[in-house]
Amino acid sequence: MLAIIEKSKAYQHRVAVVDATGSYTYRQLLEKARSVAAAIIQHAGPRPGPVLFLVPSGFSYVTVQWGIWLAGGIAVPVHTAHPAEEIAYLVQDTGARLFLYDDSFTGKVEAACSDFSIALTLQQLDHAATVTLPEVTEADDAMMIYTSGTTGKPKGVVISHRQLDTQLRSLSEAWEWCTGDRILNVLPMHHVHGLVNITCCALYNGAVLEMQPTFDPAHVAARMTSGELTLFMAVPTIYHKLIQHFQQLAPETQQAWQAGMRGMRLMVSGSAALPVSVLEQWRTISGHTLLERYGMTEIGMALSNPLHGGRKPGYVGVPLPYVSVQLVDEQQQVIDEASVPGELYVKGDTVFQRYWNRPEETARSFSGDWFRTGDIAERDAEGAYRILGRNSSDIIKSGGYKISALEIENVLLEHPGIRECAVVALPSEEWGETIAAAITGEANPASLKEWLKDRLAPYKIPRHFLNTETLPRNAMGKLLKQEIKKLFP
Ligand code: MCA
Ligand code: AMP
Repeated sequence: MLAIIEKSKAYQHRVAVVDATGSYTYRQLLEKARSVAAAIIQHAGPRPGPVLFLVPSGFSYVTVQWGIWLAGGIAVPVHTAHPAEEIAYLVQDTGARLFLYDDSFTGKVEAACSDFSIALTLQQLDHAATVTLPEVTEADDAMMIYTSGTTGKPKGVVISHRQLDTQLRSLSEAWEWCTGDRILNVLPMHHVHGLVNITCCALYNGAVLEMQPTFDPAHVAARMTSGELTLFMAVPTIYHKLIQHFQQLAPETQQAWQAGMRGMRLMVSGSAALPVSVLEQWRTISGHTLLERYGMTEIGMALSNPLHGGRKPGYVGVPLPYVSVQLVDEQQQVIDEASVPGELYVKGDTVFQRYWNRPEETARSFSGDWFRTGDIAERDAEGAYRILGRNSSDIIKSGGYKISALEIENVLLEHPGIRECAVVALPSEEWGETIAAAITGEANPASLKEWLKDRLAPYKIPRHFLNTETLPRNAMGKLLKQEIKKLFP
């Protein structure tokens, strides 16, 4: 029983998706998804396990995702900007027997798949005969999202249909999603924010989902000015960029945008800390106090400021429905007092199942049935949480993307002109953090950036490089990352 697909039957004639190719009803979505499912089953049989899909944000993306679910498979979205090398890693790590892709990505997919028999373009999926669909239960795996961790290569976070459904119910109740809603998605479709909070929530509730493959401030401004949107959700960097865009518009254009925003009912920020200055500037411009919430790929959303009532700048709010949280000190003791920092633990039916093929890492990331987020937080006397940082400096958040310093270091060390390297995060008003790499060796930064383009997604490529004689290390030989940060001007 796939709740999101079952529910859509009640909205058959309503518009589900609007993209650059047109506008599609829930009925069209369901019919197309069934035909994708039939094609998947013809090629790979029912319950094909992980199915990679590389499709730009739009109607086709959703039909493929739902088609994989109806065929009993695990949907694994691949980012459109990933170079072939990162895609090859996903092919190998998932062990997928099927890779569905839009034919605009043929070159990349051919370079990534040694066994090309598993790869099919969307056009090759057309005209499948009718087949019997398998019985999919809520205990079945629904999707796998790759996320960076402290151990180098990204790992697949497996979420069951029950967990996805609970995440959707939680957000639907908290933010009162309804059929009258209309949202614009400009976020990438291989992460929870764009995929679950926006896309799945909209379709779970019979709302209209506008899908835009990339973020363009002028497009967002135009859609908000239209007065048709009721909701918008984005990372802090996007609000920062929208503020910059607003400031360079003519007064009458600004006023029209502001008038359009007045009719919207909610604007949400998340995926990284929202600077209070951005919240305040956006409030002056839009009249909306951004609702900041906190989440993670492994747990979906956990904490949220209230839909109704006061939103505290700098705070991420209180536990969402179906979610329990606690703070734990270094001795693993639960912290009951207010204003005492500790690691945030989360449990509930929203929390992921396991890391794909990584039982030890899965076991290490839990304490009993509590997931250890690695985020340090404190709670105020009224029960609202504030995120203070992370317990590892090897995780970087840039533009809302979570990036592993170790993953970048491992790639850099493959370069013949690099002897040693250290990747660190530098604070940035616009990006939250930007990635910086200190290297020893002869490699030159300009050519390094080019060299990295074939190996890492664009958002993982360091923005700052520094050639140095030696890297500071402690007596054990461990890199002193706080010292290394200071080397950058
Ligand atoms: C791009 N540029 C950067 C960065 N990214 N510079 C510094 N740091 C960066 N991180 C530069 C490019 O090199 C380029 O420079 C210029 O900015 C424009 O690049 P482009 O890729 O076009 O940027 P953009 O389209 O404006 O992208 C900004 C963005 C994007 C839209 C904010 O980063 C984005 O989509 N972020 C969202 C990620 C997300 O969805 N995270 C959710 C994870 P030049 O012009 O010089 O070439 S899920 C999650 O975290 C949990 C579950 C949660 O709580 O939500
Ligand atoms: P990801 O693994 O990409 O899902 O990123 C999850 C991480 O993003 C969390 O562990 C936090 O470190 C960070 N994060 C998400 N939302 C917020 C927020 N509102 N404030 C601060 N950090 C956040």
